[in-house]
Amino acid sequence: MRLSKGVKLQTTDGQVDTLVVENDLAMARISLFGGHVLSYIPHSDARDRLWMSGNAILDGSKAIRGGIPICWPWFGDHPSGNFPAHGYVRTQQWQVVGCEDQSIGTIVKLKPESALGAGLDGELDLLLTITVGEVLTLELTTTNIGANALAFGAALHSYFDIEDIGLTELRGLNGEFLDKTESYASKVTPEVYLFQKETDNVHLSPVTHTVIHTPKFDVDVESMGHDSIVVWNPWIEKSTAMADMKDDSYRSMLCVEAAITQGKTLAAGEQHSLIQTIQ
Ligand code: TA6
Repeated sequence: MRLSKGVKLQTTDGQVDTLVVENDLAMARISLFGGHVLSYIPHSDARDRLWMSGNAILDGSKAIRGGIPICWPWFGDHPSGNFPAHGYVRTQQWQVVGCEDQSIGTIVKLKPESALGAGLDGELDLLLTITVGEVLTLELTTTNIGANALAFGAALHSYFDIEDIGLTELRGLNGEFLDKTESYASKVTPEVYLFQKETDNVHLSPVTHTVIHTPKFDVDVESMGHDSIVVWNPWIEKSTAMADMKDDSYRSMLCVEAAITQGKTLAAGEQHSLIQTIQ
């Protein structure tokens, strides 16, 4: 595994191997299990932008709760219902295919052991490019290497760290969303987007810039290549039901996800990138 000066491999018995990325601008930790960014801390304010569950399972037996899970090549439940939710690459080992220290930050390129898997009826290739600098950028690039057109789904399922969901407002979204907690009922995005209950909203929005506003700080989230922005907070009942979440930990997290929930069809040889930038 060829690493650059700003990237070190950290191995801990019984835990997934991680890359520790550190440069003049920021620090990040990336699990090679799942190609999963766990932490991103700009040196400018030393605040981790990402939330990790205190009960996250880090032995490689289950998708990691927190950070930025890579959902691919489908989002949510597989249409047949016979395959794992959010696809199969977030529970695969990934390999480093490139590392480079540049003035804008450290660029790490990762690929899953196999982009082909049960539930995918075709041949896709996948590359994740992570840039750790003054901002964190993830670019998830899908290429149709098969002979036929193929539809896929995906999400950069980012968990953001906030002080209190009750004091948090999400800004920038507008238009229609589908409320998964009410059988995907179509609703209109509220003027003031607050959180008082379980929230699982699929915004069919081309909006690119969203802001997670809290009393102490704002988190700017830019999304590109998406057909949806998914906003999720499990609230107390779902948190209590999830072994890898502490009962009250829903209060300190909010997911704002750049996603392809409606299916993106790639012609043979065509490529598409889903991008999220976090500031
Ligand atoms: O993105 C929101 C969502 O689809 C929710 O419905 C919930 O299932 C969440 O993802 C987490 O899914 P996971 O499989 O990681 O527990």
